[in-house]
Amino acid sequence: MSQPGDFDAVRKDIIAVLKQPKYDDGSAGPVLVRLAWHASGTYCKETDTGGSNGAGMRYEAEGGDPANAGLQHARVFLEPIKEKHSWITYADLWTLAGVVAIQAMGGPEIQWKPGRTDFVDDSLLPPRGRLPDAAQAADHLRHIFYRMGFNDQEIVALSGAHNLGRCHADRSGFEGPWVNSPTRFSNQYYKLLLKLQWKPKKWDGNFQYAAKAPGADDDDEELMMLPTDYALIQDDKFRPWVQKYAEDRDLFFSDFAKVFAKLIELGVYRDETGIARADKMKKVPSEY
Ligand code: ZEM
Repeated sequence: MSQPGDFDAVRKDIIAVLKQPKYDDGSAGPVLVRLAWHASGTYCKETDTGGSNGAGMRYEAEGGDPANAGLQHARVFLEPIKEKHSWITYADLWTLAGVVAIQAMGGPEIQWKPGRTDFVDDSLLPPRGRLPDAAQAADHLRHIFYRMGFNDQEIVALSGAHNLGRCHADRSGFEGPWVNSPTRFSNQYYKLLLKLQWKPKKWDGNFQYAAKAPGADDDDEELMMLPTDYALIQDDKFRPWVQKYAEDRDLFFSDFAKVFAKLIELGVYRDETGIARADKMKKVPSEY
């Protein structure tokens, strides 16, 4: 137990939970980052609905969305922390875990503010289909991310999160890591996108790109890119940002910190007490 509001105590316990020797590449970090992103990435600017407030993924309608497959692992990793610091809301914990994990994996410090509520009902839950589909291309990325209020530069910066973690065939139908060190935050993803010879992967699974890492031998795992990752170097407006972030790690880190902070604030409005109350949340219009 900790004093309500002692977020430093929660941060410490999140750091302690990151090391998971038997899980994936030894860290819970990447899947925690994905949890923060999927909690937030349902936001729709036009209807002002969705986003991290309400922690709707606790419910089947959102948590059971195939787009969220695998994120139960992230929620299970965090459950002991929620039990110990019962005053924190899930909505705050999930977003805080993302920013703490990014920094602990060598990424930038990201501004995080508390105040999200756990109240949600059916009329507030975002419909399925608001998260991006990796099998698509640049026009789809714009459709999805413009809806949240992001621009082309921000889409490329956010995609740099694919420096972390991996795809799991049993979760998304895609397989493999994007980079060699998937638990260390860096701008390697952009460098590899530009540098390697990406070829369609020869397998029965979903269409994706594959390449051997520089200096890899035959038993080394191949690296991968999703069609949406590859779209970033095919599109005239996205590609210059890939080049900038490949060349300038500091620019990427500072742009990523800004855009991730924006992502986890989408749809979160606080009153004068600092609490983002559910009665400020809008109902999802029936035609959506
Ligand atoms: Zn991801 N992402 N993502 N992403 N993502 C996966 C994994 C991870 C897309 C996508 O379809 C997928 C952002 C954007 C986009 C992370 C963070 C962020 C996987 C693999 C897929 C298929 C899931 C699996 O099989 O476990 C698409 C289409 C995106 C559009 C641009 C943004 C934005 C992110 C954060 C800012 C992370 C950290 C992972 C690795 C998860 C893990 O378990 O290792």
